[in-house]
Amino acid sequence: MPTPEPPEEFAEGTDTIAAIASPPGKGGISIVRVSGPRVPAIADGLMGGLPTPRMAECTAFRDRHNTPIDHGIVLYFPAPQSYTGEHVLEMQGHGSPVVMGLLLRRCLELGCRHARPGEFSERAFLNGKLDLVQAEAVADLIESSHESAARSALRSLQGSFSVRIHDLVDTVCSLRLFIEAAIDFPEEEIDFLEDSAVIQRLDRVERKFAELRQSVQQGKLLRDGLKVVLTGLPNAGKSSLLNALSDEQRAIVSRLPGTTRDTLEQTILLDGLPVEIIDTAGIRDATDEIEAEGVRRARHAQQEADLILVVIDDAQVGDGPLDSVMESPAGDIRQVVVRNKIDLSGRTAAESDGEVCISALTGQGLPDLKRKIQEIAGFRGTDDSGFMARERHLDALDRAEGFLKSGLQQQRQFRAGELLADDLHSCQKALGEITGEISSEDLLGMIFSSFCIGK
Ligand SMILES: Nc1nc2c(ncn2[C@@H]2O[C@H](COP(=O)(O)OP(=O)(O)OP(=O)(O)O)[C@@H](O)[C@H]2O)c(=O)[nH]1
Ligand SMILES: [Mg+2]
Repeated sequence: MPTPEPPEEFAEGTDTIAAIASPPGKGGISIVRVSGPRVPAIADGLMGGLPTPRMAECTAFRDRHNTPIDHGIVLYFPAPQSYTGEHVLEMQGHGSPVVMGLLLRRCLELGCRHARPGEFSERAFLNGKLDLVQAEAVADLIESSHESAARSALRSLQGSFSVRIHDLVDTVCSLRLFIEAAIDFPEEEIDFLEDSAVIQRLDRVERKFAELRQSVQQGKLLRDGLKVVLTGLPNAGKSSLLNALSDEQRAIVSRLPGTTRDTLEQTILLDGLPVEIIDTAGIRDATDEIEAEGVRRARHAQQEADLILVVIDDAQVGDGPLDSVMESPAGDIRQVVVRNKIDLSGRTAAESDGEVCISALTGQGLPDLKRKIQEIAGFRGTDDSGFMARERHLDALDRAEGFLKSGLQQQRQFRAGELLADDLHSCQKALGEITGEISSEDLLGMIFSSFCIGK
């Protein structure tokens, strides 16, 4: 079906957008959502007038010949009390892709434009209904793959994270104002950093940075999880370990060395921490072309890992040297030796010297291994106050703290109060990027384009 051009009078920014907000496919009901100044005209064209605000009304949705397309429920939220802050119309019809297509097409005929992914939320952000952290939380809530992620995303959406940022910004601001006031009386020649009022304020800022960083790191772990790659010689028991950890016969296990070739991924949850376990081909000088490709992929997977578990056959290696089984990974990726098959070697399932002893066959030592993974990730378990966070937030927090530190250094070295005040200002701005008080078009584009259509 050709998409009708919207009437020219609606300029970019004030145009009215429409989209099917429910997932594609058939279902009990599906929803078309419309937002923008043209909502009254759209309602007029579809159902002969605007429904009562915020009251569910049963009505027929009509096409241009006044023939019903569907019967359903309509909801009207006048601006500014709506998700986007604009007039919003939501039409719930029967969950047929054909009916929804006709309904959407009718909205476009009446002067709407097809919404881009995330455009409703972007408008909500631009109209001050949500800050950027909350808008991101909407996407994270929709994308959440487990309960603790969903709960944390909801807490971010409800503002738990934003409140902490505002609190830190206020603390930095109060320190800056104090210093700026002191600069105005230069004859007093104060060294701010020896002034007890400044020291107190500074302590508070530093403490709050540390606390927030920890919470953000936990939030990011909940969202992004940890990538753990299993490596080792053929037959060490990597695939058996993948199966044991995921409680599923995911990978083929056999007594023949060189069984696994393709990398296999499986995500498991360790008390709410999502861990992607990647099983790879055993490392050896493979003569077989396919196995050699497997080894190449295994090495590539290692480079992408957050943690590498080097699985060794304890019954074979025993207390012998590990040189032949350990490869030095790219960069500084953490490696942990996992001694497998302790049911054969007779070693007890305890962690020693940073190594974990397990049996993938009997399950001995697996709880130790899970704990070790959580410990390395720095995961502190989920609680009722955690919120969802992203790499972007951690970056901005790092930059903000960098400004604070450089300001302090300038002050210590040159007693340069103005520079310290400037750096505190930059620190505040970096924090403002998290909630979106300071934002660029590129950043917004990047964030909202990853949303689904209709949200
Ligand atoms: N007794 C005992 N046998 C094990 C254990 N773990 C694995 N095995 C056996 O060791 C053999 C190899 O196991 P796999 O899991 O296929 O080993 P892998 O490291 O994936 O091997 P490749 O894919 O060939 O690199 C199989 O016969 C497993 O049953 C264990 O903890 N105890
Ligand atoms: Mg294998």
